[in-house]
Amino acid sequence: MSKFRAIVSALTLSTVALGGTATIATVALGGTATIAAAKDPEVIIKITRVRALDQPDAFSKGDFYAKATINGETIATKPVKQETSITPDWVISKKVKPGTVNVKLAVFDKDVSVDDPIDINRIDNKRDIDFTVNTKTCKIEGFSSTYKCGAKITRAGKEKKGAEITFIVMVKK
Ligand SMILES: [Ca+2]
Ligand SMILES: [Ca+2]
Repeated sequence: MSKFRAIVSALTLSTVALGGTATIATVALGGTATIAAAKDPEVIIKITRVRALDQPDAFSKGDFYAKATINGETIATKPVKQETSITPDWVISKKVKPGTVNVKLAVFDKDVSVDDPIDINRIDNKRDIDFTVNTKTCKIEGFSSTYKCGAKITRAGKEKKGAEITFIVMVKK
C-alpha cells in the first residue's frame, strides 16, 4: 500500500514538473521575441549647426526647425530662435529594420501661416536633401561622396532663404 502511494505521488510530481517546464518554455519564447525587436538598429541624426545664408524672415528673426523622414515616418524638432548661426544639437532618431534606410532632411522657418522651406540643397528647385543609411556598413550615400557614421556632413543651399546645415548620422545597434 505504501509502495502504491509512493508511485502515485511520483506521477503527480512528474505532471507538475511537466506543467512547470511547459510554462517556462512559453515564457522563454515570448522573451526571445521581445529581445529581437529591441535589438533593431536605431538611426540617429544629430543636427549640430544651422547657419542662415540670408534673411529667412522679412518681419522677424528666423525660427528654424528641422524635419526628418526616416523610412516614411516624419519627425520634427522644436523651433529655435534664430541668430545668424545656431548650434541646436537637435536629435531625430527612429528604430528600423536592418538594411538600407531612406532619409529626407529638411529645415523650415516657422511662420504664422505656412512654414517656409529653407534651401539646404545646392541643386536648383530642390530645398531638402535625400540620402540613405546602411545600418550594417554604416555608409551614408546620396551625396557626391560617401560618408561614414559619425562624420560631419555639411550642405548648403544657394537659393533665397538658404542655410548651411551640419549634421552627423549614427547607427546604434
Ligand atoms: Ca519665422
Ligand atoms: Ca536648392
